[in-house]
Amino acid sequence: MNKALTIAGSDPSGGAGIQADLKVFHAFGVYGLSVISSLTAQNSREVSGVMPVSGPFVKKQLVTVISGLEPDAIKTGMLYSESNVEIAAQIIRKYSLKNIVVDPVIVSSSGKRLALKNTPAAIRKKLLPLCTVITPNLHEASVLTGIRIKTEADMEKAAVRLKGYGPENVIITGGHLEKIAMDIFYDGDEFHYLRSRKIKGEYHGTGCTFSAAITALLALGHNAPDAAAMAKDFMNRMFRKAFFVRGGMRLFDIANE
Ligand code: PXL
Repeated sequence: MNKALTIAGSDPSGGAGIQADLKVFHAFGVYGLSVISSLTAQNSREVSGVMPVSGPFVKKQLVTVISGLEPDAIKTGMLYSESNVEIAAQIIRKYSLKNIVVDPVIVSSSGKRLALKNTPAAIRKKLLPLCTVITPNLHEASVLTGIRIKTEADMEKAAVRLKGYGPENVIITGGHLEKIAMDIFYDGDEFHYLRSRKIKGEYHGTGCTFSAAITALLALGHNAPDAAAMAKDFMNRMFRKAFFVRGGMRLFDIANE
Protein backbone atom coordinates (compact mmCIF):
# COMPACT_ATOMS: atom_id res chain seq x y z
CA MET A 1 0.00 0.00 0.00
CA ASN A 2 1.40 3.42 -0.93
CA LYS A 3 1.29 5.81 2.00
CA ALA A 4 1.54 9.60 2.21
CA LEU A 5 1.90 11.67 5.37
CA THR A 6 0.72 15.24 5.84
CA ILE A 7 2.03 17.45 8.63
CA ALA A 8 -0.40 20.37 8.69
CA GLY A 9 -3.15 22.30 10.42
CA SER A 10 -6.72 21.14 10.93
CA ASP A 11 -9.41 22.96 8.92
CA PRO A 12 -12.89 22.07 10.22
CA SER A 13 -14.44 23.27 6.94
CA GLY A 14 -12.63 20.42 5.19
CA GLY A 15 -11.47 22.65 2.33
CA ALA A 16 -7.83 23.06 3.30
CA GLY A 17 -5.26 21.65 5.71
CA ILE A 18 -5.20 18.08 7.00
CA GLN A 19 -8.75 17.31 5.94
CA ALA A 20 -8.18 18.38 2.31
CA ASP A 21 -4.89 16.50 2.18
CA LEU A 22 -6.43 13.24 3.40
CA LYS A 23 -9.30 13.52 0.89
CA VAL A 24 -6.85 14.09 -1.97
CA PHE A 25 -4.65 11.16 -0.90
CA HIS A 26 -7.77 8.99 -0.84
CA ALA A 27 -8.85 10.20 -4.30
CA PHE A 28 -5.49 8.99 -5.68
CA GLY A 29 -5.77 5.62 -3.91
CA VAL A 30 -3.02 6.47 -1.44
CA TYR A 31 -3.28 5.64 2.26
CA GLY A 32 -3.23 8.85 4.30
CA LEU A 33 -1.27 9.44 7.51
CA SER A 34 -1.53 12.76 9.35
CA VAL A 35 0.25 14.72 12.06
CA ILE A 36 -1.61 17.80 13.28
CA SER A 37 0.57 20.85 13.92
CA SER A 38 -2.21 23.26 14.81
CA LEU A 39 -5.94 23.60 15.12
CA THR A 40 -7.90 26.32 13.37
CA ALA A 41 -11.50 27.41 13.74
CA GLN A 42 -12.85 28.31 10.30
CA ASN A 43 -15.44 27.98 7.59
CA SER A 44 -15.01 28.77 3.90
CA ARG A 45 -15.29 32.52 4.61
CA GLU A 46 -12.99 33.20 7.56
CA VAL A 47 -10.49 31.82 10.04
CA SER A 48 -11.65 32.88 13.51
CA GLY A 49 -8.93 31.25 15.58
CA VAL A 50 -5.63 29.37 15.57
CA MET A 51 -4.34 27.10 18.34
CA PRO A 52 -0.88 25.66 17.78
CA VAL A 53 0.02 22.17 18.97
CA SER A 54 3.18 22.22 21.10
CA GLY A 55 6.48 21.27 19.44
CA PRO A 56 7.07 18.26 21.73
CA PHE A 57 3.64 16.84 20.93
CA VAL A 58 4.09 17.34 17.18
CA LYS A 59 7.35 15.43 17.58
CA LYS A 60 5.63 12.64 19.53
CA GLN A 61 2.98 12.24 16.81
CA LEU A 62 5.65 12.17 14.09
CA VAL A 63 8.05 9.76 15.75
CA THR A 64 5.26 7.39 16.74
CA VAL A 65 3.58 7.23 13.33
CA ILE A 66 6.82 7.04 11.35
CA SER A 67 8.40 4.37 13.49
CA GLY A 68 5.44 2.08 12.67
CA LEU A 69 4.45 3.18 9.18
CA GLU A 70 7.01 4.47 6.71
CA PRO A 71 5.48 7.03 4.32
CA ASP A 72 6.37 6.96 0.60
CA ALA A 73 5.97 10.75 0.49
CA ILE A 74 5.47 13.57 2.99
CA LYS A 75 3.84 16.95 2.69
CA THR A 76 4.25 19.85 5.10
CA GLY A 77 1.52 22.50 5.16
CA MET A 78 0.70 24.90 7.98
CA LEU A 79 3.51 24.29 10.48
CA TYR A 80 2.88 27.61 12.23
CA SER A 81 6.02 27.88 14.38
CA GLU A 82 9.77 27.73 13.92
CA SER A 83 9.95 24.87 16.41
CA ASN A 84 7.49 22.80 14.35
CA VAL A 85 9.57 23.48 11.22
CA GLU A 86 12.71 22.34 13.04
CA ILE A 87 11.04 19.18 14.29
CA ALA A 88 9.76 18.25 10.82
CA ALA A 89 13.26 18.80 9.38
CA GLN A 90 14.93 16.82 12.18
CA ILE A 91 12.66 13.79 11.70
CA ILE A 92 12.97 13.87 7.89
CA ARG A 93 16.76 13.76 8.30
CA LYS A 94 16.80 11.19 11.10
CA TYR A 95 14.66 8.68 9.18
CA SER A 96 16.15 9.60 5.75
CA LEU A 97 12.63 10.24 4.44
CA LYS A 98 12.21 10.86 0.71
CA ASN A 99 9.69 12.64 -1.56
CA ILE A 100 9.23 15.72 0.59
CA VAL A 101 6.70 18.33 -0.60
CA VAL A 102 6.79 21.69 1.18
CA ASP A 103 3.76 23.97 0.89
CA PRO A 104 5.10 27.02 2.74
CA VAL A 105 1.80 28.19 4.23
CA ILE A 106 1.90 31.75 5.59
CA VAL A 107 -1.62 33.21 5.33
CA SER A 108 -5.05 31.69 4.68
CA SER A 109 -6.96 32.47 1.51
CA SER A 110 -9.16 34.69 3.70
CA GLY A 111 -6.13 36.67 4.91
CA LYS A 112 -5.48 35.28 8.41
CA ARG A 113 -1.86 34.65 9.42
CA LEU A 114 -1.16 30.93 9.70
CA ALA A 115 2.54 31.27 10.54
CA LEU A 116 4.57 33.24 13.08
CA LYS A 117 6.89 35.93 11.75
CA ASN A 118 10.09 33.86 11.83
CA THR A 119 8.51 30.69 10.35
CA PRO A 120 9.24 31.45 6.65
CA ALA A 121 12.95 31.99 7.41
CA ALA A 122 13.03 28.67 9.30
CA ILE A 123 11.37 26.92 6.34
CA ARG A 124 13.98 28.44 4.02
CA LYS A 125 16.93 27.38 6.15
CA LYS A 126 15.82 24.06 7.60
CA LEU A 127 13.27 22.48 5.26
CA LEU A 128 14.18 23.61 1.76
CA PRO A 129 17.50 21.75 1.67
CA LEU A 130 15.53 18.50 2.31
CA CYS A 131 12.71 19.23 -0.08
CA THR A 132 11.81 17.43 -3.33
CA VAL A 133 9.19 19.96 -4.45
CA ILE A 134 8.31 23.35 -2.98
CA THR A 135 4.91 24.73 -4.06
CA PRO A 136 4.63 28.41 -3.05
CA ASN A 137 2.01 30.76 -4.44
CA LEU A 138 3.11 34.24 -5.52
CA HIS A 139 2.85 35.74 -2.04
CA GLU A 140 4.74 32.88 -0.37
CA ALA A 141 7.45 32.95 -3.06
CA SER A 142 7.76 36.68 -2.53
CA VAL A 143 8.11 36.38 1.28
CA LEU A 144 10.68 33.57 0.98
CA THR A 145 12.83 35.35 -1.63
CA GLY A 146 12.28 39.05 -0.98
CA ILE A 147 11.38 39.49 -4.68
CA ARG A 148 8.22 41.44 -5.58
CA ILE A 149 6.42 39.31 -8.15
CA LYS A 150 4.24 41.05 -10.71
CA THR A 151 5.24 39.42 -14.01
CA GLU A 152 6.29 36.08 -15.48
CA ALA A 153 9.90 37.31 -15.49
CA ASP A 154 9.65 38.00 -11.73
CA MET A 155 8.33 34.46 -11.24
CA GLU A 156 11.36 33.05 -13.05
CA LYS A 157 13.71 35.14 -10.95
CA ALA A 158 12.01 33.98 -7.75
CA ALA A 159 12.13 30.34 -8.90
CA VAL A 160 15.89 30.58 -9.46
CA ARG A 161 16.41 32.13 -6.03
CA LEU A 162 14.21 29.51 -4.35
CA LYS A 163 16.13 26.72 -6.10
CA GLY A 164 19.29 28.20 -4.57
CA TYR A 165 17.93 27.43 -1.08
CA GLY A 166 18.22 23.70 -1.82
CA PRO A 167 14.97 22.11 -3.05
CA GLU A 168 15.22 19.70 -5.99
CA ASN A 169 12.26 21.31 -7.79
CA VAL A 170 10.32 24.55 -7.49
CA ILE A 171 6.74 25.13 -8.60
CA ILE A 172 5.43 28.66 -8.18
CA THR A 173 1.68 28.75 -8.65
CA GLY A 174 0.59 31.85 -10.48
CA GLY A 175 -3.17 31.63 -10.10
CA HIS A 176 -3.14 35.10 -8.59
CA LEU A 177 -1.33 36.77 -11.52
CA GLU A 178 -3.50 39.39 -13.19
CA LYS A 179 -4.15 38.07 -16.69
CA ILE A 180 -3.47 34.35 -16.91
CA ALA A 181 -3.05 31.48 -14.50
CA MET A 182 0.42 30.13 -15.11
CA ASP A 183 2.55 27.96 -12.86
CA ILE A 184 6.30 27.77 -13.33
CA PHE A 185 8.16 24.53 -12.73
CA TYR A 186 11.93 24.81 -12.36
CA ASP A 187 14.39 21.98 -11.72
CA GLY A 188 17.58 24.05 -11.89
CA ASP A 189 17.96 23.26 -15.55
CA GLU A 190 14.97 24.53 -17.44
CA PHE A 191 11.63 26.18 -16.89
CA HIS A 192 8.35 24.42 -17.70
CA TYR A 193 5.29 26.60 -18.00
CA LEU A 194 1.96 25.13 -16.95
CA ARG A 195 -0.68 27.42 -18.35
CA SER A 196 -4.41 27.36 -17.85
CA ARG A 197 -7.38 29.58 -18.39
CA LYS A 198 -7.95 32.00 -15.52
CA ILE A 199 -10.89 30.68 -13.57
CA LYS A 200 -13.42 33.06 -12.07
CA GLY A 201 -14.41 32.99 -8.42
CA GLU A 202 -12.64 32.43 -5.14
CA TYR A 203 -11.73 28.96 -4.00
CA HIS A 204 -10.72 27.72 -0.56
CA GLY A 205 -7.84 25.25 -0.22
CA THR A 206 -6.33 25.54 -3.71
CA GLY A 207 -2.70 25.41 -2.54
CA CYS A 208 -3.33 22.53 -0.14
CA THR A 209 -5.22 20.49 -2.75
CA PHE A 210 -2.52 21.01 -5.41
CA SER A 211 0.41 20.14 -3.13
CA ALA A 212 -1.44 17.13 -1.70
CA ALA A 213 -2.01 15.84 -5.25
CA ILE A 214 1.72 16.15 -5.99
CA THR A 215 2.49 14.30 -2.74
CA ALA A 216 0.09 11.46 -3.58
CA LEU A 217 1.59 11.15 -7.08
CA LEU A 218 5.14 11.04 -5.71
CA ALA A 219 3.99 8.36 -3.23
CA LEU A 220 2.72 6.37 -6.24
CA GLY A 221 6.18 6.53 -7.82
CA HIS A 222 5.82 9.35 -10.37
CA ASN A 223 8.73 11.74 -10.82
CA ALA A 224 8.38 15.41 -9.89
CA PRO A 225 7.71 16.92 -13.35
CA ASP A 226 5.07 14.27 -14.17
CA ALA A 227 3.51 14.67 -10.72
CA ALA A 228 3.30 18.45 -11.23
CA ALA A 229 1.64 18.13 -14.65
CA MET A 230 -0.83 15.48 -13.43
CA ALA A 231 -1.64 17.53 -10.31
CA LYS A 232 -2.37 20.53 -12.54
CA ASP A 233 -4.84 18.42 -14.59
CA PHE A 234 -6.43 17.27 -11.35
CA MET A 235 -6.83 20.92 -10.27
CA ASN A 236 -8.48 21.83 -13.57
CA ARG A 237 -11.02 19.05 -12.97
CA MET A 238 -11.49 20.26 -9.38
CA PHE A 239 -12.15 23.87 -10.48
CA ARG A 240 -14.84 22.66 -12.87
CA LYS A 241 -16.55 20.70 -10.11
CA ALA A 242 -16.25 23.16 -7.22
CA PHE A 243 -19.46 23.98 -5.41
CA PHE A 244 -20.70 27.38 -4.43
CA VAL A 245 -21.07 28.35 -0.77
CA ARG A 246 -23.32 31.29 0.03
CA GLY A 247 -21.21 34.06 1.61
CA GLY A 248 -18.00 32.04 1.36
CA MET A 249 -15.37 30.75 -1.02
CA ARG A 250 -16.08 27.80 -3.30
CA LEU A 251 -15.07 24.33 -2.15
CA PHE A 252 -13.74 21.40 -4.18
CA ASP A 253 -15.87 18.28 -4.59
CA ILE A 254 -13.05 15.79 -4.11
CA ALA A 255 -15.41 12.98 -3.11
CA ASN A 256 -16.82 12.73 -6.63
CA GLU A 257 -13.53 13.00 -8.52
O1 PXL B 1 -4.48 27.31 2.29
C1 PXL B 1 -3.65 27.40 3.36
C2 PXL B 1 -4.12 26.68 4.59
C3 PXL B 1 -3.35 25.70 5.11
N1 PXL B 1 -3.66 25.03 6.23
C4 PXL B 1 -4.78 25.31 6.90
C5 PXL B 1 -5.62 26.29 6.41
C6 PXL B 1 -5.29 26.99 5.23
C7 PXL B 1 -6.18 28.02 4.70
O2 PXL B 1 -7.19 28.36 5.21
O3 PXL B 1 -6.72 26.54 7.08
C8 PXL B 1 -5.12 24.56 8.13
